[in-house]
Amino acid sequence: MTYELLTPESAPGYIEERLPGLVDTAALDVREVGDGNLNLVFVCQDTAGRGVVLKQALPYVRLVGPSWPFTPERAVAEARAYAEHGAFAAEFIPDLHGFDPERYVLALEDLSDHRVWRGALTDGERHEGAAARMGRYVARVAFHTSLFGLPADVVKARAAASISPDLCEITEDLVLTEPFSGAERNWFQDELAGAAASLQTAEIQAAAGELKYAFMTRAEALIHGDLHTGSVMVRADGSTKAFDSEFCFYGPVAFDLALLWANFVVTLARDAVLGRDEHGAWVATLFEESWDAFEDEFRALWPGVVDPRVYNEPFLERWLAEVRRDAAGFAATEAARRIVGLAHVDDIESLASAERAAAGRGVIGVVRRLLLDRPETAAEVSAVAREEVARG
Ligand code: SR1
Ligand code: MG
Repeated sequence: MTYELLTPESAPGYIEERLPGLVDTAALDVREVGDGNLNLVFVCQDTAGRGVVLKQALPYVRLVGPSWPFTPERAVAEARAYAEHGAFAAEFIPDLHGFDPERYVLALEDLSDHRVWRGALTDGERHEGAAARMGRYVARVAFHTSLFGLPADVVKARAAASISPDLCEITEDLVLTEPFSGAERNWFQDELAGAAASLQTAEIQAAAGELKYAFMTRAEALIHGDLHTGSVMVRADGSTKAFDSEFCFYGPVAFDLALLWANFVVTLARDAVLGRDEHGAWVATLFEESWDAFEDEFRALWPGVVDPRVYNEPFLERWLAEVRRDAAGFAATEAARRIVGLAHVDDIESLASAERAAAGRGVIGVVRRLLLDRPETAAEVSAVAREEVARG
């Protein structure tokens, strides 16, 4: 597979040709800012303050390098997510200005006046209402792309068109298997060897197996698929945007909530070892804030359910209970991989060695409790998280 990769030097000409009028290409400031695991990201701004972001899928995993080839078709999936989610959740995602399927380039709204939520949390910032906004985003996706909001034939066609085996395989391996099986590409501090081994008991493996099976078989909605705090941008006025939806596919709704919760757990562990009690107490409220907003939004949409013959009120209660319980389980798998898997996160990695080990132990304690006890409410997940990170 060959296609031309963008560079800071070639970006202005590309915009001139493909996206005329969006910015003034005569004096364009172009910065490659990609700090994720996969893609090139160029922020392009003109002197009048107009900007556009070009995101190009590399044909390999950036985190590892060309030795791990990876389909750039993920850019097609991300464009699909923005188009579909934009129909009912435009305020929670960036505008898509254009998509180039030949060079796998997305032209996106410049969100330079926002910052990545993970960085904000790591720095101890509070962005009030961001968790609720993401809860509402997940609810709208859950309703409007599923059998609840669309006719069955439409859902079947969209689910088939959105199948994304290579991207899903990454999650199945890195999140739902390898923290519990061990793998060559896992890595962790020497001090965490015992904690890592404690995730490889038959009971924990069976719990992970149950969640992996749910991930691979429960095609509920066109979920974001990678909604961790590094996939959310926040701004002081409350604007909150989910981006990087390249892992979207028809999967379990609980998974999107779970990735938020897992990454609240890691930031909570950071707060605990740094003695940031006030920030930690606030982070601990985000589990319920996101769940309550999800539930309120979903219940508000429910009267519009397409097939109310059996999708009735008692069904709704059961479905919500299942989502809550599965969110706790999926959150455990995501939190585990941030400590012992391939892709770690700054919340933990930027700590000094002793604090880092204590935070890692705390997170693994949370993982074990969530997998073995499977709490049924966001409040219980938060309580478990606070207890275990304090133990570190
Ligand atoms: C090999 S890719 C590792 C991770 O980066 C992405 O952001 C996803 O979270 C994936 O699991
Ligand atoms: Mg990403």
